[in-house]
Formats: sequence, C-alpha cells, structure tokens
Amino acid sequence: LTGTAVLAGCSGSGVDNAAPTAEVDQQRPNIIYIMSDDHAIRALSAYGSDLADLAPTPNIDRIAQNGALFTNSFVTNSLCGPSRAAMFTGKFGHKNGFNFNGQTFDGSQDTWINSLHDAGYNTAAIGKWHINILPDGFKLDHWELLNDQGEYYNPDWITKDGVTMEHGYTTDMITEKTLTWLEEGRDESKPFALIMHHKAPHRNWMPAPRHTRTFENVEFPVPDTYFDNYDGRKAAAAQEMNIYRDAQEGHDLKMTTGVGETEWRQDIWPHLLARLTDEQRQEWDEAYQARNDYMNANEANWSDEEMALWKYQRYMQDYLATIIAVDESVGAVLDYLDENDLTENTILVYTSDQGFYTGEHGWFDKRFMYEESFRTPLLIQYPAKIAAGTVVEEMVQNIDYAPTFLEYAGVELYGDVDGASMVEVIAGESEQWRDALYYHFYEFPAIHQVGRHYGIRDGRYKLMHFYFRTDDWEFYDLEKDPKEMNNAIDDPAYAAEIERLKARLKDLETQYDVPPMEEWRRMNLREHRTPKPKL
Ligand code: SGN
Ligand code: CA
Repeated sequence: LTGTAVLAGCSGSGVDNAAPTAEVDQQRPNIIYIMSDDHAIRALSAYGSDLADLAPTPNIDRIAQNGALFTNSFVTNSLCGPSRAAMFTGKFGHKNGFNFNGQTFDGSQDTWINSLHDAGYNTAAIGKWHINILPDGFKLDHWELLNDQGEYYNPDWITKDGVTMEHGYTTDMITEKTLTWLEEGRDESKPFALIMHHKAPHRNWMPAPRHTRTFENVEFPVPDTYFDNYDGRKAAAAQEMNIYRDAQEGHDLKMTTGVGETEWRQDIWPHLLARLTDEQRQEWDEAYQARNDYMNANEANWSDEEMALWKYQRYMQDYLATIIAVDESVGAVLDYLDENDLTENTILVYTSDQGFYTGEHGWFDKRFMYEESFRTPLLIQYPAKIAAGTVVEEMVQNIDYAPTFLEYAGVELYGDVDGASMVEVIAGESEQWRDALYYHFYEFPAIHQVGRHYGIRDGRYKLMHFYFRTDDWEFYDLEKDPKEMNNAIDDPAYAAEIERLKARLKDLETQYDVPPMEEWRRMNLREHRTPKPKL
C-alpha cells in the first residue's frame, strides 16, 4: 500500500488537507547519500582507469549505468572534515567554520539534511562522522556513528545511548545497520534522507577477512611518477606521504618482524590490531604469513627500489581490497531499493570525501590540489529524473550537493550558499555554468606536512599558491601535462595565461568572500581545534 493510499483512506470522506500533502510526500524523492572515505577515482572502474579490470567495482558502476557519472567532480579542500562540512552546507570552509580536522562543526547551521527534516523528511546517519564526535545540532531521527576516525574491526559505535564496541567488520556493519533502518527503522509515511558514510578505504587499509587474500597474486601497474624527484615543486618535495618512506611498515603495510613472526614492525597505533579477537587475529596472521615470510626472507637482497615496489604492491592490494566490501555494500543497498520498489523515486549518490593517491608521485593520502586528490568520484542515480547513462562533464564541486538535493526535493534553499544546483547540468539543460574552481587547503603544520595552499583551476590550467613559511606559485597546463610534473610558473610562454588566472583567482575570492590572506597566514591551528567531548 502506498503512503498516499493509506493517508487518503484515513481521511475518510471528509475533505481535509491530508490527501494532497500525502500525495506530495509520495512524489518527493528519497535520498541515500553514500560517501566513502579516500576513494581514488583510479580505483572506481566506471571511470575506466588502468585498474578497472584488475580491481573492478561492479556495484558502484551500476549507479553510472542507471544514472549519471560525473567526470569532473572536485572538492573544496581535500580533507575529511572540511569536505563533509562543505558537502553538508554548500559553503566553503571560511563560511561554514570548518577548515581542518579537529575543529567542531556547528551542526545547528543550515544544512541540506536539516532543511529536509524541517520539510518533513525522516532523517538518519550511519557510519563515519568526523566533524565532531556527536551530531549536535543535526536534525537526525536516527544516528549510529563511528567514534572519530572509526576502526576497521570491532569498532566503537556511538548512539544516543552511549558508546558500545560491537564485534564485526565495520564496512559490513554499516551495510547491516543501513538495511535494518530502511527495513524496520524508518517512518514509511515520510520520504527519507539517509546518510551512509563508510570508513573504508581510509588508512590503515584493513580488508575484510574474506578479502585479505583477494589480490595477493595480482601485480598492479605502477604509476610512471612513482619515483618522482619533485623538481620545481617545493611543497611536493616537503610532504611526508611517500609509500616507500613515510608509510608505517607495520600499521600501514602490515610488514612483520621476521620469517615466521606475526608481530607488525612498526605499530605506532597498537590499539587497532589489539581490537581483533584471537580468532580474527589468527585468520589475519594466516592471510599475510606466506607473503610476509617471502618478503622477510628476501629483503636483505633487495635494492631500495625493489623494496619500494614491493611496498607499492602491498599498499595497493590492501587499499583495493577494502574497496571490495564498499562495493558490496553499495550493491546491497541498490538491491534493497530494487526489491522494495524504491529505485525509481530515490536519489542515490555515491561519492568520496576526497580523492586519494594510489602511488602517483610516490604517494598515499590526499591534501594537495593536484588532480588525484582534488577530484573525487561522483555518481548519482534517480531514475525518475536522470536518464540512464548520463555523463556530466561540467566541473562540479562538493558545495553543489546541498542546493541540488534541495531542488530535487522541492525544498527552498537557505541563503549565502556558494554552490549551485546541478539539476539543469545533469539534465543537459544548463546554459551557464562555472568556468573555474576555487580551492583552499589549510591543515599545516600537521600530519603529512602538506603546505597551506589555495588556487584556481579552469578547464585547462591550474594555478596554486603555497604560503605560510613559504611563498611558492605553481602553474600547470593540464592538457599538456596532466600528471602535473612540470611547474610552468616561470615559463614565458604561459605569462599571459598566468596573469589571466591570477586575476580570475581574485574574482573568485571576491565572489566567495574569502577573508584576506593575512588572516590565513596568521592562523594558528591549535587555537581553533576543540577538545573531543567525553563520552
Ligand atoms: C589520520 C590518518 C592520516 C590521514 C588523516 C586525515 N592516519 O590521521 O593518514 O591523513 O587521518 O584523514 S591514521 O593512520 O591514523 O589513519 S581524513 O580522511 O580523516 O581527513
Ligand atoms: Ca577522507
């Protein structure tokens, strides 16, 4: 029985407002917003990279087949918390108050999810949160959140009732909790908006027990920039996110102390492995034993380059294996919608809080305005309104999600939003769209030591300025140099383009009310971080 029929029936023969409202409600789309953490475009097969056949994501790809694939989707600041804050509000960090991890997001400000709740939606959030520990200020009818970064195994769950450690693999638990809420938890008389946020494939890349060995014999292609020497790029040279230099041999690469041993070499955060039960630990150790024994037996004979390449393979095998469970999770949600006749009228989004490096420039992690971390996957299906197989090439940004969801839901957008609704762009009916993107990364000094920088990217060129203890400009011609290896800031052939982009960057700063650079130069991160609440 549909919501309309139920409510119309209740109203009997008397004329009242219930029936029209219910009818509207039935037409309003549901929203399922699935966001993973650190999913590289290269690791999502719908984008057709060199990994597509080796490590496919068939379920996430279904969204592209059913709806739209965005080939130029970007973030405002390539870091978890700031990206989530921008996504929720439709505003840059300097307006929503969240510019680097460890700040507290004010959940009572305008967000698409709160607007939908005000408009009568049933709302829920399940999974990683990371813009504060508790969803204070958010209008959520239901929430089950991971504590801070969350753990891959036996994680702590935070609910209205407190903190509970539950046994299981986190990605699978997020799937189960989501399906349970869809099946039993939601109020079927209302449209729903569900936020489903995976921890995977975030560091330290621990696959599900069933996937630890999936890629053990697969050799992944090594990016030709893996041994980058960072010529002409000072910030790139100063980072601490090299797979072969900065990844922790234990914590990240699961390398053990010797042949026959099971202890991780470096384990600066031992609480993660310590969470495994004896049984889980045994299964885990067995899965890595032969490969680690081989590495330990041969290491002394390997050159630095051979070891760096071995580390690349280990990193990729685990990183990609954590994505399999995410892909299965998306498949389970899509199946649920199909089986319950919900597909047609549900907007289902898959994205990541930012892109990620899979060995390009030798790196893991994100932060830089270079393409691999500036871009982020985005796929949206909504069969009632989006044609199957749509490809959107316009440059969209995570500040566009809020206005888009509200327009699709027919709910009025609040003020001062930086993003724009993508509804017309998706329909191929947009006559005017942005021609340039603004980006700003603030989290320095901090883990991975990527310098503060901001910049502009248009369809072909990118201009970046690294500041705070440095003053370095970079400029790239993405058509000629898509891997951003040649900083052309001093190339006279580009002088006119560089001047043009500098002026355009100023325009964007004015358009988006970016505070004067002096404020950012002076900013001390410590003064803006808030202590975590006691649970
Ligand atoms: C943790 C990670 C870092 C990562 C940040 C931010 N280390 O500190 O590698 O850059 O999170 O990531 S870990 O070993 O503790 O996982 S973010 O996606 O949350 O912004
Ligand atoms: Ca992230």
